[in-house]
Amino acid sequence: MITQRPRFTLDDRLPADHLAKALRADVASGLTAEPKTLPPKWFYDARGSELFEQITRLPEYYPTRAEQEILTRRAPEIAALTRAGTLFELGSGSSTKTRLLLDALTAAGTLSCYAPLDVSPSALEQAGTALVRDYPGLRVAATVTDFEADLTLPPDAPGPRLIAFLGSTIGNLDPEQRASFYRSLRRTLSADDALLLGADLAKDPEVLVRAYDDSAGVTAEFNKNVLNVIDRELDADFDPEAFAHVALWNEQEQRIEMHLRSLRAQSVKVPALDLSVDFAPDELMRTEISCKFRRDSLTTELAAAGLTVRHWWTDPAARFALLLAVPSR
Ligand code: SAH
Ligand code: AVI
Repeated sequence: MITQRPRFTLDDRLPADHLAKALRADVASGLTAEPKTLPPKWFYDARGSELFEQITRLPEYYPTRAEQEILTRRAPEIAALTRAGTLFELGSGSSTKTRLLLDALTAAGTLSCYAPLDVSPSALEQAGTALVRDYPGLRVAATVTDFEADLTLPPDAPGPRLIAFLGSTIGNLDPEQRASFYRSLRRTLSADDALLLGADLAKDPEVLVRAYDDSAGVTAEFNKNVLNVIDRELDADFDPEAFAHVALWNEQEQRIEMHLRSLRAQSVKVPALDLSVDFAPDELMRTEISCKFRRDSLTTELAAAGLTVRHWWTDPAARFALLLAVPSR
């Protein structure tokens, strides 16, 4: 009897108590810090992932369309340059733009496997199911993991390996987190592997703030969704209506910051942590940074981790960059 390998597999590499332990630790340290902060990875439960997809279609949120423009033009060149046998993707979400790479790598005849990695099982499940339907010859090996905690890529995956990190999710990490991320990535790369990195570029702050404070209020809902996640997972009593969405440009750090502003004095209970957190009226809690990049400094920070930028492409309006980097010799 011939048994066939399923073409779509979903491997959950997060420990069973990950949500309980890691979210608890982040909430305990973030809500007792001054100022209060929460890491952005907790936005992405099923609802958060769906809201992010809505954000990508907003008229004000240009990064997705700008990166799509670059990929539309450059995917065949990327396929020819890398001749990738496996395409890994970190923080893959819906894998929508990735289809341009899959089309080009399939046409080049080199690709045998697509391996998306994300913290969101629902995003991986939906993307994987649609991809095996639309790409009849493709194997999709998805992994639920946190790329900040574990970046091991299976060494037996057919090479060369192309690691895509799109959407400027790199900008959601601060310089220290980025340095540590690049170092782990460099350790896992072989000489003939390559990194394809999408990075949003510094530009007029008004354009940036509009992209993170849209008129339909979708980004506000996305931002407040982190409170629903904490309420559900840690039995907390955050009232999302008691907070306002704030997006501001931090010129010094060259980043957009999303905050939640407490609309009044309030006390929030987090029973799972035996914690009661006081908010003053107008107090800001930072929920995300989104750093914006320049060619020189991004090239320099990658070089410091042993990654050489070989190609740099932008959309015609130079809003967004896609770069191809290889391990330095
Ligand atoms: N790459 C897609 C999605 C970007 S949204 C695009 O360009 O449109 C950011 C994605 O990264 C989400 O799917 C989120 O679940 C995932 N993500 C965020 N932090 C993560 C982490 N620490 N580890 C793994 N995935 C993460
Ligand atoms: C996923 N990440 C790159 C998005 C960004 O632009 O920083 C998340 C986002 N936050 C608000 N809008 C979109």
